[in-house]
Amino acid sequence: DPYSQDPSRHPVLKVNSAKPFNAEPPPEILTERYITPNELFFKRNHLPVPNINPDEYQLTIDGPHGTNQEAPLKLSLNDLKTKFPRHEVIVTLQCAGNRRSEMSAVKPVKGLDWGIAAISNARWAGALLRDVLLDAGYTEDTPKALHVHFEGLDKDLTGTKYGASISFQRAMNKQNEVLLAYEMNGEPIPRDHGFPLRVIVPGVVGARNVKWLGQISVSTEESSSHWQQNDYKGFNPCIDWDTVDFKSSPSIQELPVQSAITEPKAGQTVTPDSDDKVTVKGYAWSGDGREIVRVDVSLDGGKTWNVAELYGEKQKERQSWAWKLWKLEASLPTEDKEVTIICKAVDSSYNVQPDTVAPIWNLRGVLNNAWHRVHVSVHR
Ligand code: MTE
Ligand code: MO
Repeated sequence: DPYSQDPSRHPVLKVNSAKPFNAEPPPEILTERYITPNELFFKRNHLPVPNINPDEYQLTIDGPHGTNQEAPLKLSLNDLKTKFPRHEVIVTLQCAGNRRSEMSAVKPVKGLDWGIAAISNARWAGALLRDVLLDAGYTEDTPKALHVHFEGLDKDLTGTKYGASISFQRAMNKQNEVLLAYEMNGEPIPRDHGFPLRVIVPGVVGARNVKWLGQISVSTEESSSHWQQNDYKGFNPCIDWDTVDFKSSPSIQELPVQSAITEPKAGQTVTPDSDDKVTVKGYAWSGDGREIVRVDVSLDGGKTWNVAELYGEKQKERQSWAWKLWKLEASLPTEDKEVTIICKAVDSSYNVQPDTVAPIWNLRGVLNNAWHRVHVSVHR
């Protein structure tokens, strides 16, 4: 069993697949705190978790071709911690498949049946990828440097490793804060999350945040990995598995604006308090550092709207990598016994969420950011 060395996990996680391990926390736990505790952070593994000895660990960075620094640079974990300034940043990671189960409800899709909690927020620390690339001999002007490839140390039975890439420009621009992280919430990165080193690409889909990082290289082309080329792409709803041409769509990088209701839960019976009010809670986040500027909540299926209160650390303009939690105390419609609560967020570019899933349905079940609806029964 290639999974026999996998770490133990918190029993409260909802397991979507045991081998490889994929699990999400109960949504209401997610919005109890701004920072998600490591053991409750969603886990998305494609392969067995590698067992890496940190004392023997080495990161390989291929040098720029045709220069006197062409030989690969090898860095130990200690090199990464001591040769480069330590940089800290709070970043929300979201899987492209978050909320896939709502998409499957419209029409079945291929993929793990994620609820609304394939998203979590942590404080990461490590070396800036930019600093490491500069040390390896790259500059902004390195010819033919268009994409940075990351290869994981996790592999399947044929020896194929997990891999992904981001643009060279994203990696080199200081403002993007792309990190080679060795710490998660003040601890060494847990095994499930990439021990001893992973890439954190703020504002970019989970899939490019390669865990158990073994090798970095730079190329004119994107990564040739399955997960860059033939997965994690969006398509028109008319495209099915017989007609799909993965070459026709770009790889997902920045994610669109997102929000969801974590409390109350779907199907729950809600009892209003003495003021006849209920508390609605949730999260909101957008890709590429766009800040969440507003969350709208309806308690009557979208007829009338309220503005929720936002919580979270103040982040810099265009560097709002972390989510906002939100809360609303509002009155339920007085007569109704069945109520639909809806949320939708607005980001700093005034991007909004689509109102339904069907027009954004795609065969892989990715990028679901439709208004989130929760149906509850009211008990007075
Ligand atoms: N990196 C490696 N090496 N192997 C993987 O399976 N999964 C990716 C990404 N990095 C993966 C990986 C996907 S699809 C996501 S959503 C995130 O890791 C999940 O990160 P987490 O498990 O720390 O939440
Ligand atoms: Mo993912």
